[in-house]
Amino acid sequence: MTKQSHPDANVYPEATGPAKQIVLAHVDEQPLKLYGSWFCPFVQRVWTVLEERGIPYQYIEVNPYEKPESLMKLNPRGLVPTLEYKGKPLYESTVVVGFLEDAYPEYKPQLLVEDPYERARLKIWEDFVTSRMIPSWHRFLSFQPKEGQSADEAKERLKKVRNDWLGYVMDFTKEMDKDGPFFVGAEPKLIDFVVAPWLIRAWVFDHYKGGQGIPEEGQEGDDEVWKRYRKYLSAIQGRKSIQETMSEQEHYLPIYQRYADDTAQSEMAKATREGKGVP
Ligand SMILES: N[C@@H](CCC(=O)N[C@@H](CS)C(=O)NCC(=O)O)C(=O)O
Repeated sequence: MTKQSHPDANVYPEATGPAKQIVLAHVDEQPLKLYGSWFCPFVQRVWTVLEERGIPYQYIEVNPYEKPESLMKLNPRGLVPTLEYKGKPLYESTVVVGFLEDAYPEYKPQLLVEDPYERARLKIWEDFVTSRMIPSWHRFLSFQPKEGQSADEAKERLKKVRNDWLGYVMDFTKEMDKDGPFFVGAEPKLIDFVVAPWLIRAWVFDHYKGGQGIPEEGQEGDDEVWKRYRKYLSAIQGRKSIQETMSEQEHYLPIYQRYADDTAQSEMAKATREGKGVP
């Protein structure tokens, strides 16, 4: 597929802001290569885990809408993140982060918990993020009034997609350790890096959809769950690996504008339109 043929290919070509420094620090050849795109939340899952654990890697920027040969050879789905490990390919962000735990046990901290029951329980919530939260995040962002619909009807439908999203955020938050600040306690684990990219991008709802609707401190509707959520979000936002894998906001805007207008043609956007899950 050529650059011109994909309507989303016109993304800013490289990381900017803090993420640019991380990219520059990872240009040297390494046996572990991350084929990534600076704007991609699925990439950020893997990127933050690599950074948290100090695993040596080479970062290779690709435009997943141009699908360069180098990417397609490794991953026939043509999606980022794609990993090359000692010449062999691996992809799917949740698989990749699990693999990094197994393949690099000497790099600390490990981000999976020891206890088998707790480990399995966290898998349920990782799956919840991917199978429910992310599709709902996209349904909310891509919401459009239907043709011929009254303003009131459109408002009601928007309220519904917003409440669906908030319901998932609440369900997720209720599973957290009481004190945290992270999901299972004082230190972040894999689950936190699996969900973080979408939570820190929730500014898109304020920017494009009239607000996310999470009450602020002391506002109507504020309760223990939302207090816990705000504490969680602030802990996540404060994490160095999260901050350092973000680019300047102005370059995300044209990308999210296309989702907000429901004109994006990425696999995720198409899946959302067809009522399917994450590609
Ligand atoms: N299930 C994949 C999803 C990855 C994904 O959708 N990545 C997007 C960029 S954020 C992509 O490569 N899109 C290319 C396309 O839609 O053609 C994962 O978890 O790694």
